[in-house]
Amino acid sequence: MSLLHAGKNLIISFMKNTLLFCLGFWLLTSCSNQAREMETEKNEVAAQAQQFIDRYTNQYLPLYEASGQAEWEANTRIKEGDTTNAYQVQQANEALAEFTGSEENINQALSLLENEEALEPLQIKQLEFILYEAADNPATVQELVKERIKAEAAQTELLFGYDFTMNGKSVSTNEIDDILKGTFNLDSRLSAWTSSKEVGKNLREGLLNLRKLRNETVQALGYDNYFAYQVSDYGMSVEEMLELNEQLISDIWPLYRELHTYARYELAKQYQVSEVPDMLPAHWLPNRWGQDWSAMINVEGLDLDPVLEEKGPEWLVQQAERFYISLGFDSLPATFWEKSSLYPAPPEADYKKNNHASAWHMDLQQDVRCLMSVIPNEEWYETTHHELGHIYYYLSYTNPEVPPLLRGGANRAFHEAVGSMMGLAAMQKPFMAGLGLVDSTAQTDQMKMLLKEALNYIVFIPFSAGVMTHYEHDLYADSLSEDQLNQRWWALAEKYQGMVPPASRGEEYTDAASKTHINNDAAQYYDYAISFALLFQLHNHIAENILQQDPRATNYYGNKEVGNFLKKVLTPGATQDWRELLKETTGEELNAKAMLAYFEPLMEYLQEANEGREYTLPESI
Ligand code: X8Z
Ligand code: ZN
Repeated sequence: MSLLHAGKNLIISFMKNTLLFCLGFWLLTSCSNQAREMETEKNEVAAQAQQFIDRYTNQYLPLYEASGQAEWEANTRIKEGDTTNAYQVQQANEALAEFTGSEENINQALSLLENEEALEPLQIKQLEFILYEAADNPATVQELVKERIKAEAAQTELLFGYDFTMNGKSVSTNEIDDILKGTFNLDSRLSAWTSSKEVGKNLREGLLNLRKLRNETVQALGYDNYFAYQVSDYGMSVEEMLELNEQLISDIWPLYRELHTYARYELAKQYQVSEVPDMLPAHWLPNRWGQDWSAMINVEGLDLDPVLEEKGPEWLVQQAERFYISLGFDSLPATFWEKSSLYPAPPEADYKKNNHASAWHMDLQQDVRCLMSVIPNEEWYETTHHELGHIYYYLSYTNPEVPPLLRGGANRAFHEAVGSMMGLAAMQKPFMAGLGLVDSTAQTDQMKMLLKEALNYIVFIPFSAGVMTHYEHDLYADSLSEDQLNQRWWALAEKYQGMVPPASRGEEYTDAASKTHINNDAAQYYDYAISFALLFQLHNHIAENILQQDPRATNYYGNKEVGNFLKKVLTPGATQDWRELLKETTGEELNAKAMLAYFEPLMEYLQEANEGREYTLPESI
């Protein structure tokens, strides 16, 4: 090969290589230009989304707070004939609704979500939140929304402004509850129970109106009905939600059937009724709705009522706070104590207050409050722990990692589970002994204690997952006929709870409406059923993996590791998918196994106690 030839070849190969290189370079730069352009476009979309979210948040926060303030007044100071509260609530809620349901907000959120792949997961969640809020108040049906807001305020006032009476004298719901928990005299019980249901009559019309208004507002944004709207918050269909609730009921049914049989026979004995009824008469049970029968049992050596009576109501709330602090949570902000409404309105007060416990996150920052009517008894001891669970959840997800729009529970059931779990823990013997509430050396009947707990936690499931969930489903999603409002309530109570009214209750009554949530927390009572399964999963994890204690006899007090675990559950708020969070923290999916395992020893005990007794509930449901 000549030099020239070789040189030529070299030149050609050089040129070829250069060409290839250039082509490659061109391709590469043009690709990376394209990628850069795409990236820029993506960043722009994300920046636009962030701008919109920030603007929305800034406008949302003061409106949300104003609505909370007005609602707070309306629930803590109910004065007959005074229309100021209703007016303020209406004004504030209309302003909030006008903003959250505005077409501009809806369109912006929808159009940003069209480019979902360009958005951060937290941005998607916030935009979804904006749309969820909008569906409750769409501007396209503004008149309807206004009407609903007015009807809701009126219903609250009717429910909590109601003057319960017995023998012509006013009584508080705490007094009615005391009779149902403590009196053996069936006439007094009947009178207290009957009195507690009178309020429903006044609420029928409002409830029917609210059903219509609630359904029509969410239908304007494409939901089938209000029940479907509320369920969608879990990322589930109505069918899936009903199935989950049905599963919970069938899981606990064999135990419930034993408890039902036990209660029929034991209560008949207690009331000296010779013929044991097939179904439990509602006024025999120690709760207005038959949702918690635990007061039937007094465990010697573990009776909290007399101890609490001595301590006084303030102690109950302070003690619940101490428990949370002992786990490593901060003390409550001073404003909690200044602004909460913790105790019953004095009898001479010229106002009434909402007597059902609740916890409020007023500004999505540090203004947290409880509305309670605490008296020093076991039920309120548990409730204070429940409510402070909400409060500590609020405070935990109020952190820079959680944008204000995602300051909510992983789902609503998580929010309910936390404090209920703390309530369960605060009633276990080692915990109470540690606090000096009971004598640690006293011999106590642990099986009886377990029975008492089952009469709370297990008994609640047929009521929550069965009666309440089906009733609200039928009301909102199944056009329950106006002339069957009471009949359906009692048909469900008989089927799921095995409970009947003391005497036939016609359609002149609306007994379902005597339950707070039916009026002002509509179509979400399954939250509580799910929360009970969840709380046992969390509790079981704490007992077995952190404390290495028997789940039925734990003492979390002062354990920072338990606190850290809880913080891991609470701190992300709604930034994380609830299924993921549950899996990550407990390694499990939602199920009732932990709850069943907890009560497992009771089955044999009850079967023995019920030997020879007639069972009147079917074997399966
Ligand atoms: O409503 C409540 C709480 C307030 S979120 C006191 N609970 C349900 C009820 O009372 O019906 C707690 C468990 C069930
Ligand atoms: Zn709650």
